[in-house]
Amino acid sequence: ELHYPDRLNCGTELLDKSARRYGADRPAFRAGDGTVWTYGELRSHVDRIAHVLTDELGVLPGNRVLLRGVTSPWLAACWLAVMKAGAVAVTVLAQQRTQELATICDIAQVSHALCDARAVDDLTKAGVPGLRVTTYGGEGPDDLLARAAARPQAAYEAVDTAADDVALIAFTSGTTGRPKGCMHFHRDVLAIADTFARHVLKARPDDVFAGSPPLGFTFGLGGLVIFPLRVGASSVLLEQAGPKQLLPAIAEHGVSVLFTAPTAYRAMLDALAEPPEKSTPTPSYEISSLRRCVSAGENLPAATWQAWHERTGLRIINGIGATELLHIFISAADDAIRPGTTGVAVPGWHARVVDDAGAPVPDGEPGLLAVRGPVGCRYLADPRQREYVRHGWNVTGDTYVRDADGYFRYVARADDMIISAGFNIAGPEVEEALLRHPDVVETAVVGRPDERRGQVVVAYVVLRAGAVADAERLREFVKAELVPYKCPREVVFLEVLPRTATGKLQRFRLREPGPA
Ligand code: 3SK
Repeated sequence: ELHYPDRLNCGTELLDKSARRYGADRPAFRAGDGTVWTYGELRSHVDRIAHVLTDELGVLPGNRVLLRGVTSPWLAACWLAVMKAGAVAVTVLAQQRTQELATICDIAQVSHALCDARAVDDLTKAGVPGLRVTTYGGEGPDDLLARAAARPQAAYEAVDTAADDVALIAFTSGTTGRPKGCMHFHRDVLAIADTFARHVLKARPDDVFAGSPPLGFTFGLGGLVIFPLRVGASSVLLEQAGPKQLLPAIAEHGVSVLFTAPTAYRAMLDALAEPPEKSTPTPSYEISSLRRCVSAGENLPAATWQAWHERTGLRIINGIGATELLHIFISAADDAIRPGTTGVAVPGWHARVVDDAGAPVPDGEPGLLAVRGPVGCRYLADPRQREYVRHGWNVTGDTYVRDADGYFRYVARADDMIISAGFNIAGPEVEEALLRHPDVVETAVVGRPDERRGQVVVAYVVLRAGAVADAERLREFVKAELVPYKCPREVVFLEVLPRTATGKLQRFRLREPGPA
C-alpha cells in the first residue's frame, strides 16, 4: 500500500525534491532542437512561470488552468508551474478544436489558459466567457515566457496543497459523446509513478525517456514527465514524435525507455527494414540504447510483440491504462511477460473479470475488466460515473479473460464485440490473424449491421507499400487460422485507418454505412 502525507504538492515532489535528491545539475528535459535543461534550470523556469501565474495573472489555488500546446519542455514547465501554484491543470491535445475546447472549458469551469502561441486561434474562437488566455512561445512583452524572463530570479514556494486536492482534470472523449473530465489528486500523480514506473518499469536515474503520446494524454504526461522526474531521470520531449522522428531521437539522445503504441512499433519495424539511405545527412537508426519498450493505448497483438523481439531482441512491456485511472494498471516486464496477454495487476492494483451484475466470472471465461487501486475514476459532474464505478470497482469497458495462471488476456472493447448469426466474435482476434499475413500493416475488424445475421464481419486493411490488394487471398488466409465463422465476409482496403488524436482506432466510423 502507498502512504502519502496529508499535505502534498506533486510539483514540489517531482521537481524540487528530485533536484535535491538526484542533483540540480542532472539533465531533466531535452528537446529536438538540442535544448537541454538541467533540473536546476527547469526549476528556475517553473518558478518564474509560477510567479507570473500568481502575481501577474491572478491564478488562485483551485483555479482551473487549460494547457494547450504540442509536446515541449515549455509545456511541461507550465504544467509543473500550475501544480506548484496549487491550481488545477486541464490538459487538452493540440489537435482539439474550437467546439471541443469550448465544451471542455464549460465542463471544467476553466478560468485561465496557457496556450502555445501558434495554436491560440482555435481557443480564441471558442469565445469562452471570462477566460483569460496567455500565450507562450510567441512575440511581445505579454507572452508568458517574456514575462517569466523579465522576473527577478526568486524561488517560488509551492502552495501547501492537500494530497487529495485535485491537481489535474484529464478529458476523455471516448469514441463518441460529450467529453468526460477525470479529476485526479496530487497523490494520484505520484501513485502512478510509485506503482507502474517503480515496480514494472524499474525506472532509474540514468534512464532517458522518449515516446510518442502527447502530454495532453495522460499516457504521455505520465511516461514523459511524471515518471522521469520521479526517479531523477531525463526525458526527450519532441514536438513531432512519429516513427521517423523517434528512431533518430533514440540514437541521438541514447534513449533507454520508450513509450509508444502498437501502430508505432509496426511503423518503426517498417522503417528499420528500410533505413533512410537517400536523405542527407543520414539519420541513424541505431537503437541499442533501448532497455525498456512500453506499449499501451491499444491492445498489442502477439504478432507485433514477436516481430519487435525478433528484430531488436527487446521484450515489449504491454500495458492497459485509462484516463479515468491516470495510467497503466495491468502489465508485466522481463521474464514475467507472456506475449499475447496484457499481464497481471501492477503491484498496488487489483483486477478481476466480472459479469454485468459485478460478480466474478470463472477463469477462462470472458467478462468485463474491473480494477481497483490507488487511483479511481472521478468524473467531473457526469452521471456516467455510475456506469464506470460499480460496487467499488472501476469497470473499464474492456472485455477480458483471466487465464488460470492469473494473466489477463484482452478480448475486445465491450461494445466492439461482433455478434454474427449467434456467434460472439472478438474483432481483435481476427485482426491478430490478419496481422500475421506479411502484406498487412494495419487492420480493424468490425461488425456491420446485416438483416439476416444481425452483424457480419468486415475487415479494413492497410497493406504494405507495393502489395497487391487481393481480398479473397486474405479471407483464405484467415480461414486457415481461425474457425470459418470468424472469417471476414468483406475485406476493404484503406490507405489509413481512422484514429483519434491519441491514436485510438475509431471503430464506430468503420461501422457507419458509406465510405470510411
Ligand atoms: O487510454 C489509454 O489507453 C492509456 C494507456 C496508458 C496510460 C494511460 C492511458 C490513458
